[in-house]
Amino acid sequence: MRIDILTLFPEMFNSVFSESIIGRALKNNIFTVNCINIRDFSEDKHKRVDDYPYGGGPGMVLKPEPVFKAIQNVRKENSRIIFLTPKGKVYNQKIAKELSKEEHLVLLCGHYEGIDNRIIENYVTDEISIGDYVLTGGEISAMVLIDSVVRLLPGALGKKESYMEESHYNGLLEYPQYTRPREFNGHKVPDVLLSGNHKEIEKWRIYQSLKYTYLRRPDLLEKKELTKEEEEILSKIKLNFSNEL
Ligand code: 4G0
Repeated sequence: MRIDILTLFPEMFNSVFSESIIGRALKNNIFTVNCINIRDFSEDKHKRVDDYPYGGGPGMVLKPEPVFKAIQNVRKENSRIIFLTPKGKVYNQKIAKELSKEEHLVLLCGHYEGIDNRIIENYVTDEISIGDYVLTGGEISAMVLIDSVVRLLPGALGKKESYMEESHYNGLLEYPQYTRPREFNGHKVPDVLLSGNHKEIEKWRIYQSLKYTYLRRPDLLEKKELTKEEEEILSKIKLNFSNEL
């Protein structure tokens, strides 16, 4: 996969690509990345990239010409050109998985009150939001997208970091994890995890996953097809915890 980032603040991405698992994936040629400063494509001698909004109102708007030229400079036949914006389709793991199969992603990071809409209408293929809040720029959203997509690329994660993708826990919140010591500040690890009884451990984990999903993300349970065993466990959870909703 190739990723091109169009931004006014290319330096913001340095730490992402030098540190961390994403940095290692880059070193291992799992993907390639290129940060392009939109200001390099400004036409005027003052290198201006923003201007006042037609129709008036507060804030500034990113001018179309430098953004268009930056896109033209990187786009290929099959590029996904993604604008990070609070107005976009809300991002999730399903979209991350879909994007991880693409050959070329172009991430367009806006600032000010946005970008001239003619760019969005005519050259952007996807508008994505990482959640219902406003940031000062699209860069952090782009980093979230990159991190979540790159870790899905073949070879990006080591064995120890490998994820539970598409396991039977898919669609539920994860069960709690514990490691040594058995007792920490007087707090014990649940006995069942030390029992060596794999059947009981599995049941406990399903119970925990269902309990947290029921209490915190009941919307996920609506969507999911539960097995007969899971339905049985869930009805017990509902009896015990409906008062905590
Ligand atoms: C475009 C994305 C870009 C329009 C970008 C702001 C949050 C997200 C930006 C605006 C962003 C997100 C109209 C404020 C840059 N903030 N939720 N800020 N407006 O993914």
